[in-house]
Amino acid sequence: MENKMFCYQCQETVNNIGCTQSGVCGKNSITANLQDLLVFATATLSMVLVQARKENKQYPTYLNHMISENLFITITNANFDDDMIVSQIDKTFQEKDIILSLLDNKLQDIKELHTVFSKDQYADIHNSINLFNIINEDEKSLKFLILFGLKGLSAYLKHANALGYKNDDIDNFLQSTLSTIFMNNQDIDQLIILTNEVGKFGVDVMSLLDKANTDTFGHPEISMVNLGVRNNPGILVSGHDLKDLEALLIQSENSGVDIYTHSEMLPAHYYPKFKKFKNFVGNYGGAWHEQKDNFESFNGPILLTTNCLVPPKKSYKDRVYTTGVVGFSGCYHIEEDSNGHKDFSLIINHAKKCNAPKELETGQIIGGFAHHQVIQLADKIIEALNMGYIKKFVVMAGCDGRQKSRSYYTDFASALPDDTIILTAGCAKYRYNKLKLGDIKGIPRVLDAGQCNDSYSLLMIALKLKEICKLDDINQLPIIYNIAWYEQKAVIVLLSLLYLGVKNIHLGPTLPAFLSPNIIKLLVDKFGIKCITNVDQDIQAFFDVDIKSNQINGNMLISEILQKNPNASKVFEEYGMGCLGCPASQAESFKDACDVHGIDLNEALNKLNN
Ligand code: FSO
Ligand code: SF4
Repeated sequence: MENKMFCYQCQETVNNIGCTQSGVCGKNSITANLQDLLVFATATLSMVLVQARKENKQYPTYLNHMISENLFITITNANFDDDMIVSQIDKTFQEKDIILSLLDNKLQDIKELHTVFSKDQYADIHNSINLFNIINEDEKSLKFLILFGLKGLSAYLKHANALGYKNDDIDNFLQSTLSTIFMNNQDIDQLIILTNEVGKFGVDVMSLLDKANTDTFGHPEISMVNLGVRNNPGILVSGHDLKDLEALLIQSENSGVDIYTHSEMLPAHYYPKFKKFKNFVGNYGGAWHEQKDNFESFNGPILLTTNCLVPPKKSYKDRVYTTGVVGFSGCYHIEEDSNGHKDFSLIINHAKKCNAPKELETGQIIGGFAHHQVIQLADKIIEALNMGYIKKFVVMAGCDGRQKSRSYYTDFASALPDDTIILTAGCAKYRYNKLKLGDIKGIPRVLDAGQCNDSYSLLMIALKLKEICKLDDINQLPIIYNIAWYEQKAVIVLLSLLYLGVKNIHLGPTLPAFLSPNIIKLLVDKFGIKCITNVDQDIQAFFDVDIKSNQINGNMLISEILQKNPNASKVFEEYGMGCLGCPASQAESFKDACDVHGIDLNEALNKLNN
């Protein structure tokens, strides 16, 4: 059968090869091809902006934002509205032509810039765009890895921009890299270097967004989030845009309408600024893919601020409102005015006519373990590590998805040894955040940092632990990485982890279809990336390392440590510890001995374990 489209940007792509007739996500071939054209148009606008900067020509800032917004529109489950996409393509080509006309160098040698499509070809030009026709599969693989990373980066950049935070270096990099992949002048080695740079800018953009969010809404703090409902009608807010949520909370404050979060909006409850709103009631339902049931039973209107939108069922479609990059034909789209203001009165008035949500569950859920909060707990955590109460941290960040095989993550979390702590961010958490996994000396066994971009917090925590433990390499920390991916924001998170040198990441439920065998081999050889297998085998693989490395902790008796490794005596001697022949060595823990001798426990443990 002839391909009507080709898309393999998400984990649910058909047979882990590609969607060629319509998308598993519900995107049809017309929408898919229009999105490809929007990406192409955005690349051409990027080309002229890059040249404008070279020529020191001024252009309006909104054009930088247009680049990131356009890419965000094409992310999985963001926009299904052909009219909106066509209008964005038109605007983008127009802006490209305006800037091109201002340039001294008309860039005649870049044929992409001068390619003109008539409107009736818009949904049918897929095969005339070179990026989609690259023959060399490794070049194609790297270029799509870069493109999908840039899409994820754009999403985070858009949120930072919305709060007034921008960074010229990130804009420059985004535009020049997007231009580059649409041209044919790089070899594989150059593309590998570029991929690494995407990871660097992934860290930068997450850092920018972290600053934007925490400066604006305060540092996330440990919070209990209500899972039940009240009797008032409500609005359910989904997606990731905290600015939209704030505006809605302000406008609905005394309206008698309650506001609930769905899926990735859950972490909003961790920010101090949102806590003051009395109508901000709790979180409703589960991850994005449960929305068909959750939206049905919610009874009130739903505001989609970003992906992930599933094509709505007729029964509740009239209650779905979109804003920002999200769009679905037939759903009301709330636009921003020229002052950046959004008027939510329509959705608030709609809510007033609806019944209160049907209760799905009761109780509370804990979260708010972003870097600022966790670093305040660092002493407690280091002590629990040194005493051997905590043996390992398991980073289980990323995305959730529909596939049945994702029950792996629930089973994996349940099968983890009791002395492990899960660090999470993103909607992946819904696979295990309601399990009763308990705590270790008061530290909950699932620490949720926030949204997928808050994976940045997990990186900050790891870097802080590395500093406290005086380690040379982030991989010496007792942290393992089992990441679930679904869409392109997870791609930028993955590239950021690789840029920071994190090794041996397990990825699942499948490896991305856009990675060619050679690029997979490169990732395996250089970074030790593996695909998940099954729970037993993976637990064995992760925790075998523990048995082999025979870590020494502060809770062990001196005699136990010597029994484990007689060479430890050299370290004891170095510290002037005469415990070896002393009867106390049979009863005294290493931590106690360090206290008595005034020795830094962390430093001594590092020496012993090294
Ligand atoms: Fe999930 Fe959707 Fe946040 Fe993604 S709700 S899947 S990675 O949009 O962005 O974690
Ligand atoms: Fe297929 Fe995913 Fe692309 Fe949708 S976003 S068309 S499911 S690959």
